[in-house]
Amino acid sequence: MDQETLERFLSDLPMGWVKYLETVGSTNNFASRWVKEGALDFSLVVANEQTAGKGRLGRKWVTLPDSALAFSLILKNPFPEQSVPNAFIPRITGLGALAVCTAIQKDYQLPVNIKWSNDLLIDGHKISGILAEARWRGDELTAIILGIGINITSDSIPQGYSLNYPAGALEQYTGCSVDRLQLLVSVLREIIHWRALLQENVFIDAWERNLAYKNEWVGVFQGNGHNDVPIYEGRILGLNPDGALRLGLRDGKEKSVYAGDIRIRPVDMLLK
Ligand code: BT5
Repeated sequence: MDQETLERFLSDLPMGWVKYLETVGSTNNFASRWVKEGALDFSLVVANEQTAGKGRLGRKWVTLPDSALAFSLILKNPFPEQSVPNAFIPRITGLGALAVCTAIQKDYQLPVNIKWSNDLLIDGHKISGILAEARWRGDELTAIILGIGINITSDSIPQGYSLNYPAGALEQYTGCSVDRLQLLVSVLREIIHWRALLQENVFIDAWERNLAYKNEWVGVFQGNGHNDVPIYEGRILGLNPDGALRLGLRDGKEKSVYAGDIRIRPVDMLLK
């Protein structure tokens, strides 16, 4: 991959600024500096390697060279309508997750699904993670940086590193090699498609339809610890319009869970 090839692949898409980096700390941090410099909507930074890739809440995302896709997209005024309640902002994480999910489904016909709120799973293995970061001027949402990491070849799977979920890579399931640039273009096309529907019910319906562990029992955890006890156990019922996860608890009550510092795991994995 290089700058010229990247630009050539993206030539049919309505891109803002475009940058390819051989190596960077975090593409999200690079994009954050771009926002301050006045980057256009749909500006994109792609890196072959990240040395300080970020997950949520200070967690790390490992991007090893030549083996993965790591990019950040700047969405200015991300919603189709101007004034949007803050409750809609979590939909941007859903936008990234749904776009990766539907791109992989269309291109490779694989059973990929979304472990709420920001992980993509194939066969119970995390192959991708999403990190959406909002930028504000006072009360005004100026941009959202949508960071996406996808493990492509098996070399992308972090070794000797304590992972909070089993990791996988796309090529372990496709049975053929995956062209990173073609996949990037497919994901961007899906982002364009779903972004136009971000405020519609069809968006939540599609996100919900692709949820992993739907109707299954999961444990909900707070924080980073590996041996924590779940704060709730419940059956995944679906999503609220604000993107919160609806759980049916054992006592028959319903609970809405907000992303924050929450992690979920299927209950049968808790027993292992
Ligand atoms: C995420 O956080 O999954 C969000 C990952 C977002 C990465 C993209 S890459 C482009 C952009 N630039 C950035 O700096 N970040 C974004 P979270 O749900 O908190 O999961 C993080 C956890 O995933 C870590 O604590 C590890 O356990 C695990 N992990 C790290 N690297 C992984 C990998 N390559 N594959 C699978 N799991 C990984």
